[in-house]
Amino acid sequence: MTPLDFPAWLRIEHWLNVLFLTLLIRSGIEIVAGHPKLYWRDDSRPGTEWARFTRKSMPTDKLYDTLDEEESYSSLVALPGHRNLGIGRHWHFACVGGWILTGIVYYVLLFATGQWRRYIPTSWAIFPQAWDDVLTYLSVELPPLLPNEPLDAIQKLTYAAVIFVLAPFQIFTGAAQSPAVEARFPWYVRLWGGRQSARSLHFLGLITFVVFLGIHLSMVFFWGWGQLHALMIFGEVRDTHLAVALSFVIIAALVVIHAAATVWSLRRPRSVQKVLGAIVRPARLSLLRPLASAQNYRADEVSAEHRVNGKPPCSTAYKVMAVHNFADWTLEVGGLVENPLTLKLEDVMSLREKQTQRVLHNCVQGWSSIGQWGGLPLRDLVSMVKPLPGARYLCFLTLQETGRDEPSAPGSGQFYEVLDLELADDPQTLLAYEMNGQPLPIEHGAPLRLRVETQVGFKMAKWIHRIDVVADYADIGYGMGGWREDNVYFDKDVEI
Ligand SMILES: Nc1nc2c(c(=O)[nH]1)N[C@H]1C(S)=C(S)[C@@H](COP(=O)(O)O)O[C@H]1N2
Ligand SMILES: [Mo]
Repeated sequence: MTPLDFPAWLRIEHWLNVLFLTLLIRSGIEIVAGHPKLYWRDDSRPGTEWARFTRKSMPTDKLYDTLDEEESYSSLVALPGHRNLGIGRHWHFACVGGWILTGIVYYVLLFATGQWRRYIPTSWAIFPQAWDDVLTYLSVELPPLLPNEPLDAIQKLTYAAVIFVLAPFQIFTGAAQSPAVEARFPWYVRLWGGRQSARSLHFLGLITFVVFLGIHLSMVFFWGWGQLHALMIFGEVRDTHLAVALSFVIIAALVVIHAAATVWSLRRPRSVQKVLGAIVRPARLSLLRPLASAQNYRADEVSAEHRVNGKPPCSTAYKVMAVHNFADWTLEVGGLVENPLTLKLEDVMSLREKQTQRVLHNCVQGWSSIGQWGGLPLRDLVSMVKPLPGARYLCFLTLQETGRDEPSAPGSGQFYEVLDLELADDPQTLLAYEMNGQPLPIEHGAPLRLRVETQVGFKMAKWIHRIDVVADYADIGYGMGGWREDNVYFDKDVEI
C-alpha cells in the first residue's frame, strides 16, 4: 500500500492553495463591498436582506441608486480595498483560474498516487470514531490517529469535506452567478434556489473556509507546532526549528505578494485592469461567450420593484423631452454603415413587431431583479443599417452626463458603452422601450435602453440617443470600451 506520507507535490500544492485561497477571500470581500447585503430572493428588494455589512441607510424621500449603497472596506480585509469593485473582480477571477488549476493537479495526483485514501474513508466506522474524536478535542485532549494514517477520524472527514465538497461548492455557486450561465441555463440557477440564494451560499462558503482556516491554524499552534511545520516543509518530522523558520519565510513571502498586489492595485489600477483582464478574457470568451440567452421567467416571477442603477439625465432638454413623451427625441444610428438612420421613437416602435422577454437582471455589484422588457431586437436594427466591412463594435451614446447627473460617481463625461457586434446577434439582445407592459420609466432609461441578457447590467446603457458602428474603440473615452471600464476598471466583456 502507498504510504500516506507528505510527498513534495502535496507540500507545494498546500502552499499554492494558501496563496490562491487567501487572495480569493480578500478579493471576494471586495466584491461583497459592491453591494454589502445578502438576500434569498431574486428581487433583492430593499429591506429584505438577511445580512448586511454596512451602516449606511438610504434616503426615503429621494431617488437613490445602488452606487450609493457601495461600501469602502480596509485593504486589510479586502483586495484592494477602498471601494474598488472592478479591481477586486479582476483579482477574484484571475485567482479562480489559478485555484482551479491547482485543484485539478491536486485531484489528479491524489488519485494517481493512491494518496486519496488519506481523505476518502472506506468504512462507516469512521463516523462514530469521528464523534469520539470531537468529544476528545472538547476535553482538550488529542484523539488517536487512524492506524497507519497521518490524520485522526474527524480530521480525515473534515479534509474530505473541504476538498471534495466545499471547494466544488464554491465553484458551482460562483458559476451560478454568471449572467451568461444563468441566461443559457435558467434551470441551473433554480437548482441553487435562484441568483441571490447562490450568492448567499457562495458567501457562506467563504465564511466556512475562513472558519476552517481558523481551526486549522489553531490546531497547528496548540497541538503540533514543530512536527506539523516539519511535515509541510520536509515531509517528515526532523529539524523542527528550521522547519518553523522556513514556514515563516514562506508565509512572509505570501504576505509580500498580498501587499504588492494591493499596492499595485491602488497605485496603478489601469495596469492591473489590462494585465489581469488579458489573463481572464480568453477563458471567459471561449467558455461563456458562446452561450445565448434563452430566458422566459413566469409573469408572477417579475419583481414588484426593480432596482435602479445610474441616475437619470437632469438637463432641462431631457426634462422637456420627457414631458412631451419623447416626441422630440431621435435615435441616430451611424458610423461604419451603408445605410445610416435617424429614427423617432414611434419609428423604433413600428420597425418590427415588439419582442417581449422576462429576464433576470444582474448588476455587477451583486443585486438582481426580474423584469419584463419589450422592444426592438438589436439584430434587426443592425441588419437595416448594414454594417460595412471592418465594423466590429457598437458604441451606445447616452444623454447622461455622469459628472452632472451622478456627482458621487468617480469620473465624469458622457456615459457610453461599447458592445461587441456579435452580441447584437443574441436573440434576446433588445433595444427596450417598454418595461413590465408600460412605457420605459425615466429611471430605467426612457425612452430607450439596451438589454444584453448574457452580460452584467452596466453594459446595458440607458437613455440612449446615438449608436455608432465602429471598427475600434481605442479613441473613445479612455479607450477601455465604456464609461465604467474607463472609470472603475471593469472588464469590457462581462459574462460574469
Ligand atoms: N446611461 C447609463 N446607463 C446605465 C447605467 C448608468 O449609470 N448610466 N448603469 C448601468 C448599470 S450599472 C445597471 S446595473 C443597469 C441598471 O438598470 P436599471 O436601473 O434599469 O435596473 O443600468 C446600466 N445602464
Ligand atoms: Mo450595475
